[in-house]
Amino acid sequence: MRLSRYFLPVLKETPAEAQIASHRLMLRAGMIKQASAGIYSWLPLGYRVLRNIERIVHEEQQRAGHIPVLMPTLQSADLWRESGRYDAYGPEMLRIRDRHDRDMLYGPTNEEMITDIFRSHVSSYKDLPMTLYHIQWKFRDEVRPRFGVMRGREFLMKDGYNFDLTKEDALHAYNRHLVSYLRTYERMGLQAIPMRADSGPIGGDDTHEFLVLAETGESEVFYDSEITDLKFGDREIDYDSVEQCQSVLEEFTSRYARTDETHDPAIFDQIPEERRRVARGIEVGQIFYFGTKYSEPMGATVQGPDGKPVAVHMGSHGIGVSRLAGALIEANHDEKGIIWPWEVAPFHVGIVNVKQGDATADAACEALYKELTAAGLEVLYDDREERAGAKFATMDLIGLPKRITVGPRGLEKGVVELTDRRTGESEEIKPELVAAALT
Ligand code: 5CA
Repeated sequence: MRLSRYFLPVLKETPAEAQIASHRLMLRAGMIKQASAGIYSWLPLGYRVLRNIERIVHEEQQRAGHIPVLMPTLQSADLWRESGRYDAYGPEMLRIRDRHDRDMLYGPTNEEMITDIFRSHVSSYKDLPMTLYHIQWKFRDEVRPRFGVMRGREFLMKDGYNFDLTKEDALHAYNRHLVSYLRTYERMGLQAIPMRADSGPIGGDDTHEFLVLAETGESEVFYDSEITDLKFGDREIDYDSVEQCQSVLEEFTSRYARTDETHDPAIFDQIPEERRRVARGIEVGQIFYFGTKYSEPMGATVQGPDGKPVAVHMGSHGIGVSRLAGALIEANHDEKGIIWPWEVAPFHVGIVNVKQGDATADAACEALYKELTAAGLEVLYDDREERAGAKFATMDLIGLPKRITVGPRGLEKGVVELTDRRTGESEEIKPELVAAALT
């Protein structure tokens, strides 16, 4: 992408309404624009990041054997009356009446709708296990939408739902989700710690939240510092294997890690003092096992092996896709701007032409731009008639992992400069070696 033809409305001033770094930086880097309280448009740079997050979530869900679908944002109130949640949900639910006076709502989550799909089409235990998921916009009329996309009213969520014959099978689905989430967050360059939590309006017995540690996090968390040494890494997992998923769950949840809702000082105090940590965290996902809470009232049964109908055991599993864009910035920024991890970066590399209009510099930039793009990299070429200082400031603000600086002086020596955004380290390199250095 050539910056002269792109739409990157960066702000010079720090917006007064933004209280935390990620919100400030998303506005300043032209990633989002508020449409109304807690509702945002995603501008080109932000949209690229959102799509990268979605892509990783899709890939990891499908690796775990989960099946993508897409359900609508608007739902019929009647479905929610069946589960009893239409009245129970309260003012967070945005209720709408259509021209025929039918009660509708903008979905805050999809347990009822997916259960309806399931009961309409699945009737035998032989079709189980099954996990369906989608990535779709949700609406929750939060009292205090704040921190930009971190606590929005409209937000993008991946929500997945497992259907199993027995509680044991459903707990395997729960563990499978836990493993797939560990992989998902790590691929984004984030450490998200699974912590025992409270189930809230979704209901259920078993639930873990995934928290990214950050000073500006909304939840208070208590954990054993040893947990932050755990890495999922590139281990191969057979998601069908009950033992393998169970052993990952045990590895990542034996040590103490809890949110304030489930914190137990008596247990916490038994951890050696130097390992006890109290911090803040951003919740980027949550998994629930709730058994037959929806399948029973809604009649989602299958014929079991003995021919008798059985209400299916379910769970639901969410990832805050749009919130992750903010959480990633909270975890990756400095005083100059954002520092994107490679996998989610809107572009991998930026080319800064320090002397636009100089024939040699322009030709070298064009050649690099074409070559790097052909090598499969996403490249943003700053070809504007701007001062070099302003170009550097923009690149630092938008946080591309690598920057290539091209100018007549370097080219005379046969080199360009390759800079790493995170470390700030630069090296002189022959232009023809740049592609190999980045791929
Ligand atoms: N049905 C279940 C699981 S699919 C569910 O709704 N879970 S949830 O309420 O925990 O939401 C899942 C994730 O969505 C949360 O972990 C959080 O990361 C994200 N999320 C929830 N509310 C908001 C919000 N107001 N703004 C941005 N993200 C949110």
